Amino acid sequence: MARVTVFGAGNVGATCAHVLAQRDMCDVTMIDVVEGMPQGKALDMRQSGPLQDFGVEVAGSNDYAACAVSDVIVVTAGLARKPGMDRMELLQKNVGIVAGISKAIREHAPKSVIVMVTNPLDVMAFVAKKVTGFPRERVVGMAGVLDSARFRAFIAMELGMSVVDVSAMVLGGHGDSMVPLPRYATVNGVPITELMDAAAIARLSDRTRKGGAEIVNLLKTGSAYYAPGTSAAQMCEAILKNRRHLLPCSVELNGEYGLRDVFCGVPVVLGHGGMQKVVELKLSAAELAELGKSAEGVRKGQEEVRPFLT
Ligand code: TXD
Repeated sequence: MARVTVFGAGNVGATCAHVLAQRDMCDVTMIDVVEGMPQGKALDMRQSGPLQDFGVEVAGSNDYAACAVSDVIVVTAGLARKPGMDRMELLQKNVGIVAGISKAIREHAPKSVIVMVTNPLDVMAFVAKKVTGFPRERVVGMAGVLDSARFRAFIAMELGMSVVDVSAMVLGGHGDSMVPLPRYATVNGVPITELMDAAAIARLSDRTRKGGAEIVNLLKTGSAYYAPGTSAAQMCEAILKNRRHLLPCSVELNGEYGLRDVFCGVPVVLGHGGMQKVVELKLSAAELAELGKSAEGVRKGQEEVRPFLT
């Protein structure tokens, strides 16, 4: 049985672990610094097995070494964004946590694929890649899957149509500078440009960009976790089952889209071994400029954390 380890058994981590268990796809280990918490949540999840028809093993631990023999490692450990707090403000606090976890991954699970979730997501993926020394294929960031799911949900809500028929793609860094691509959004193959006017598309794109903040402002004590946890689980499934889904993920670019040595959300084929291919879409000059701007923000973050990584 394949195994996924989730670092951080908080809201996003525990949701991701539970979705994975519900899909009966792999054994799951949650690791957290809070004593007893991952163990308690693991036991609770196992007890939902008989009701939800899954029998995989779910375990909890406070020991980083418990990530050994994992095929995929999801990193959600860190601090969540508070209302009014920018993702970049989280950077300093989370970089130490993610670097420590990355060292443990390098030591105990050197062949795993890392799915980074901790914010600021693209910069934390850079930290994990630098510290582990993994090839870029094995460090992918979760943001685009979530941002695209939000865009899909807003499109379906606007049109009063089934969300499962809606497909959409959001690229760029995970932040207010993300790049929704409405011209690639369809409802069962029908471009949304045929179904709503430009003003509605602009409104939904904007709501998508601010989708995380909208939920933070409502919850007041934390950030979103159902859709983020499920998005990370979706990426694990693509990797474990070699589904080769075309998904927007944050990966280190190597000249694609005219960008190099910077993590950025772009469409990739996700399957065994992680990122199998970066797919280069023909973007308009304006879209390309937006993507470049978004990537520059990430590059600034990468430069800020570099001194902490020596
Ligand atoms: O799209 C995305 N990438 C995101 C990212 C969407 C939603 C949330 N996003 C970020 O994920 C968020 O900004 C945070 O940086 C992480 C985790 O969010 P979550 O909402 O799950 O935060 P919690 O509930 O506070 O959980 C974090 C857990 C908590 O249980 C801590 O005890 C634990 O992380 N933690 C640690 N675990 C292991 N090791 C260390 N060092 C550690 N430090 C804290």
